[in-house]
Order: sequence, then structure tokens, then C-alpha cells
Amino acid sequence: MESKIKIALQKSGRLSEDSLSLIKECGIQFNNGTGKLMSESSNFPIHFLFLRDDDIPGYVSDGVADIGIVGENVVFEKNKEVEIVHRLGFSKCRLSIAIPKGQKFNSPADLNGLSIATSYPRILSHFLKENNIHSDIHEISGSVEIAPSIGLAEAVCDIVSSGSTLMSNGLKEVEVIFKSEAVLIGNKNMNGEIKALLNQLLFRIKSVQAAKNNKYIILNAPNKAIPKIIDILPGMKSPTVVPLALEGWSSLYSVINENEFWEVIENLKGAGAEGILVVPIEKMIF
Ligand code: PRT
Ligand code: ZN
Repeated sequence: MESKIKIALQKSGRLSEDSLSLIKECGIQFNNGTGKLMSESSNFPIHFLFLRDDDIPGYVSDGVADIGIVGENVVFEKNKEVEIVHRLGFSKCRLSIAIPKGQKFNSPADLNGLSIATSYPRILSHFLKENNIHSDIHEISGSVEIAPSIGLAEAVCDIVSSGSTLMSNGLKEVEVIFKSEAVLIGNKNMNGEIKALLNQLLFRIKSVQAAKNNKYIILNAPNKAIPKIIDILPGMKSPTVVPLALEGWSSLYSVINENEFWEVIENLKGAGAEGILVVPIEKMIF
């Protein structure tokens, strides 16, 4: 029988939508009927398990699933024997310590003696130990941000994204202790066939990510400006230069990274580029 790679995904929550979009962008079709706990693909040897995110590291370390997509915060908190195979760049957030707005804070030493409510006791105690701080960790499983107002704790350590939850609960973020994003994790003892499937999947994921991070750019320029423009364009190798029907002019095609996009565009215009077109890339194969 042909082997299939088993992937654990969050059933419903902040990771679900982006995880499923990534799978789809990798050209993998599947039927995600609502309420289903398992599913298969019709065009890739993969089996999906839909679980609570907290259970994903454990299932992957036990080999119930070969791989999984989960927040790095959960991977470190659960401390299971799994490998981080690839960073996925979505569901970015941070784990931070916050205290009531009116309270003074100069350094982490001010946390000494406080009780801190959190759902992340392992990551928090690691931070406290490293900084030689002695606080009481009060583990709770949800609604951490209300702990100070109901007198359960004097500070919190919780996931922060925009910061609005902390603000609306009268808290201020004073120390970021962990930065997280969604990661692809894998079992440490995958057999050769499963590893080969993982590599196929990784190849597709990397092509999708590279395409998202880059844009295809087409521009016209007088021939005398070409050397300067080539210096500005980072490109994959070197840009394609095609002569235009108009004497003394050429068209250049290249790829530029999203991060340096506006700066490159401004420099190109300054160097004499005209009629600049920017086109999204569907896939980028290396
Ligand atoms: O049901 P299940 O157990 O599967 O899901 P869950 O409720 O435990 O997790 P879920 O879906 O809320 O989050 C899954 C993962 O998304 C987390 O483990 C993080 O890696 C990541 N993530 C990204 C976040 C956030 N952003 C986030 N903002 N997880 C939680 N939050 C919460 C946070 O707990 C706080 O209550 O949002 C609030 C803060 O948001 P801001 O924007 O107000 O700062
Ligand atoms: Zn959870």
C-alpha cells in the first residue's frame, strides 16, 4: 500500500484558516467538511487530522501524526519530543508580561514577589529563572487578562497580538518573553517514505512562500540607464533585457522582494525607469 503522510491541523481557531489556505496553495485538494475530524486528499498522499492546538505536539511526538502545524508558543510550552521543520510566518504573536496600568515598572526585577497568572507556566518559569526573579506562577487555562481585576493575581503573562485585549482590561505590556509564529513540526523518527513526502510538501510550501514574498517587475528604460538599473535590481540571477521597437530603449524583467519593494521602485524611477509594472507571482520554483 502507498504510504501517506499524516498532518495534524487545528480544528478551529486562529491557526485553522491560514493552515488550510497554505495546503490549498500547495495544490493539495481535500474535503474539509464541517465537524470532520479526519480527511484525505484526492491528489496527494496525505491524511489530515483536525485537533485542538494543545494536543498537536503530543500527537506528533507519539507518531499518531507525522507532522503538524501549531504555534511555536505551544511547542515550547508542551515540551514534547518534536522537531521544528519549517517556520510558516503566519499567526505571529508574542507572549508578554503585563501589569495594571497605574503600577510602576522599571525592570523585570520589579516582578519579584508578584503572583503572575498564565496559561504558559513553562515558558514563564524559564524566563523567571533566567532573570533570577522569584514570582508565584498561577496557572489558569483561559481569560488570563481578567485575573488582576478579580484579585486572582497581580500580573499576567499572556499572548499579545494587537495589545487591545490588555488595554481594555486596564493592563500594560511591560516585558516580551517569547516571540511566536506558526511552525511546521515533525516526528523525530519518520521513515524514509514519509520523509520523502515531507520533502515534497516542503518544496511546495517554500515555493508558495517565496512567491508571496516577491513581485515580478517589468519596466522600460533608455539603454544608457541599463547598467545603473541592473545595479539596483536584486533579481534572481540578472534581469532579462529585451530591446523595444523604439530605438535606444529596452524593457527589463526582474523579481524584487516585498521587504525592499518601495525603496527599489524609488531608486528605479530615479535612475530613469518608466512604465513600471508590478505583477504578483503565483509560484516560485528554485
Ligand atoms: O481550541 P484550541 O485549543 O485549538 O485553540 P486555542 O483557543 O487554544 O488557540 P487560538 O486559536 O486562540 O490560538 C492559536 C494560536 O494562535 C496561539 O497558540 C498563538 O500561537 C496564535 N495567536 C496569534 C494567538 C493570537 N495571535 C492572539 N491574539 N493566540 C491567542 N491570541 C489571544 C490572546 O490569548 C489574547 O486573549 O488574543 C488575545 C490578545 O489579542 P490582542 O490582539 O487583543 O492583543
Ligand atoms: Zn488551545
